[in-house]
Amino acid sequence: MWKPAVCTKDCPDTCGLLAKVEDGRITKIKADPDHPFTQGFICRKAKFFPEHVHNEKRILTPLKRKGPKGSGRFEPVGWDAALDAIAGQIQKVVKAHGPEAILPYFYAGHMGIVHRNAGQAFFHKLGASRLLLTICGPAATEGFKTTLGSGPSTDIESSVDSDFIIIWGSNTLTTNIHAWSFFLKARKKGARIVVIDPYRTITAQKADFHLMVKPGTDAALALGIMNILIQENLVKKTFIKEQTIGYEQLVLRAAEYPLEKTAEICGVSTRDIENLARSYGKAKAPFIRTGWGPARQLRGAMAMRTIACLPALVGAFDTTGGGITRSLGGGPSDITRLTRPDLCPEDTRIINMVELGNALTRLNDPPVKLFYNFMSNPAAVAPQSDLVHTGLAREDLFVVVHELFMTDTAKMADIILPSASFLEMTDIYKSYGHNYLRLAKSVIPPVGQSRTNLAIFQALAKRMGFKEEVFRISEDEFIKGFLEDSHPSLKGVDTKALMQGKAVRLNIAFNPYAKGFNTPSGKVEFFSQAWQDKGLDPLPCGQVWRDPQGDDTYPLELITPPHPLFLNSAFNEIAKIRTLVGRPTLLIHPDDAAARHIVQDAPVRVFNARGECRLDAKITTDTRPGLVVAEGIHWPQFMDQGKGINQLTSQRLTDQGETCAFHCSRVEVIP
Ligand SMILES: Nc1nc2c(c(=O)[nH]1)N[C@H]1C(S)=C(S)[C@@H](COP(=O)(O)OP(=O)(O)OC[C@H]3O[C@@H](n4cnc5c(=O)[nH]c(N)nc54)[C@H](O)[C@@H]3O)O[C@H]1N2
Ligand SMILES: Nc1nc2c(c(=O)[nH]1)N[C@H]1C(S)=C(S)[C@@H](COP(=O)(O)OP(=O)(O)OC[C@H]3O[C@@H](n4cnc5c(=O)[nH]c(N)nc54)[C@H](O)[C@@H]3O)O[C@H]1N2
Ligand SMILES: [Mo]
Repeated sequence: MWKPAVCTKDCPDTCGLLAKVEDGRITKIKADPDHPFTQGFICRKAKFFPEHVHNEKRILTPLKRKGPKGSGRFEPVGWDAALDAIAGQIQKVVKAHGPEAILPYFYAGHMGIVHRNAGQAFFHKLGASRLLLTICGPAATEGFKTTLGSGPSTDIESSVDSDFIIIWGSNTLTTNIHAWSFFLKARKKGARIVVIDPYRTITAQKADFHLMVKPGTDAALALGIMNILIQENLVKKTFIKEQTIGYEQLVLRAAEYPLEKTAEICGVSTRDIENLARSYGKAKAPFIRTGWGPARQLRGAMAMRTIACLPALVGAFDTTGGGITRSLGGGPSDITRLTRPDLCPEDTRIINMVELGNALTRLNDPPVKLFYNFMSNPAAVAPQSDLVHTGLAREDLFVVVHELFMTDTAKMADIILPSASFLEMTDIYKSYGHNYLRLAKSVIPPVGQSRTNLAIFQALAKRMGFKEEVFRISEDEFIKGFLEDSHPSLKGVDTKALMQGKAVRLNIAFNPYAKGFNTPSGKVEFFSQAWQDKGLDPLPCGQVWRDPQGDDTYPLELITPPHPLFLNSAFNEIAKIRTLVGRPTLLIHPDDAAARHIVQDAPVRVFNARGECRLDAKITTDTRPGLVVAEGIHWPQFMDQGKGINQLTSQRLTDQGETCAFHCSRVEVIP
């Protein structure tokens, strides 16, 4: 029997799936042919979900630490014993140090609205430290918001009518594969596809043109393009006059980026910039798909804000097929019934999740004494792993991990709680890559003794004597209320079809900018008063920020973008996927390899002041001289010395959004 499901991984595509159930087991996963965005195909890794659910290494009972911390030795305990131990420890910590000594840590292991948000009310009620959710998107969001206003951006599906598509810092064929089929439809009608990325990704290989920019130079590139558009009169004066502010100042700023200077900053040829600018300016309906790559730089928000100015200059928002996409993600958003921010005492301490290493090792007043982790694997994904590890290893820190697998984070736990998988829970899903809403009922009951996030927090709340509605509400009740929201995107939505497991289109425009912009002025803001008021440069600026922490002593730049067969650190649990991926590699340019006597496939030591890890050198012109690339987050436990790629990344925050600059590190590499 095939049952409808949704892929709940943190990916823009949020695919419609069908799961085959035989004798209570998931035996096969395929694409739902009726899903308008998934369009009948799924990525290679999703087909392995049966081996995620029925994995021989899956944790099926609560576990209690037996050996020394981090030894990986545990013994099974009953649910009551596990929950009592956690509740008891919470009370002890609150009494001795106050509730802020408790730090919840969670992110996007599961993207369903109910279960993703199921823990917040509990920690709010406790008065625990609040976690700032900054590991991924806020710099990009801030940048876009400044220029174009908040809310969904151009629908990817509308790109089929574009005649010129720029994929700017997104590895579409790895991280957003269904967008590619819309781009191909446009290409069939004559569109050209350009990729702007520091290395030759699988997407860049399939594009008509690849501009291999230096990381962190996107704002300069965009300003250089603007300068040409302005000089050669390729701008749309009417749109600019009616729907933008700050054009005169922008003209002056763009003039600071003449061709030679821009080419020098970005590390590309003047001819390529000129061609790109002219093609963009002359296109009838130019479309840009930005990924998050440009935002994972120290000046990431500025990069996104500057790129976002381009469509307004050429009037792309007035065309069918033109525009710019970052995140869609519209739809009903009131989840306060579930998260209950009102329960949180005012002025409760906020901890930035990027700075977990510091929080666990340096915070005082009070120090973190209880760490509760769910839906995340910080020992693998958080920056500056060495410090994270030192923190998690503290003997005086009580660590709770709710997981499906023995991740590097789970290994550091005092108590592990077994998590149900996404196919074992009911939830409702929006997407940040398309505008369809879908509900998925649990396909099979929880495997072993595993439980959902909601079930666990409700059980803990009961032990703590918490009485609010959220601590007894069911998924179904919450979903029902959520759909009764008066949010305009729900107008006309076919709830009956939704309840039957069909993807339904939200009432969100394909071109949300047709009716104006959500900025303070209601126009595209080339000049931002809001940034001026914050003491920031109110105009786009192409100045590159490197490593203020003295990393400049290391000669090579390192970026660590996603791998097609992993999803952040997920899918490492599947042995067949690990075999397909092979050993972790480092792409290095032949010039850099030769200068270091590094030969093809040789193991290399990659290091900086924060740490080191070992990878196999892959010598290739797919990367630039001076730039090394490590795709994907292998579990540290599968890497030499247990050291993962985030040994090398830093906790430094972006200009706005306080986000991690994952693609901005410097390293040295030796054989
Ligand atoms: N298969 C797979 N899919 C995924 C993920 C995964 O790990 N694996 N992760 C998911 C998540 S959580 C997210 S947020 C999205 C992210 O999806 P993407 O936006 O595609 O990923 P990023 O890591 O932001 O990097 C995108 C591209 O930007 C490039 N880049 C790095 N620095 C710069 C720069 O300074 N300028 C420019 N122009 N490009 C730069 C990188 O080389 C990379 O090719 O993907 C999601 N989908
Ligand atoms: N070097 C480097 N580091 C990066 C990035 C990068 O590009 N480079 N990308 C960053 C980005 S964009 C992101 S979004 C973060 C992502 O960081 P995380 O959100 O931590 O992502 P995952 O590695 O997928 O870890 C999620 C974990 O949740 C578990 N899980 C799944 N479902 C459930 C559930 O229902 N309940 C519970 N309790 N657990 C569940 C999974 O087994 C998995 O181990 O990583 C960041 N780290
Ligand atoms: Mo992300």
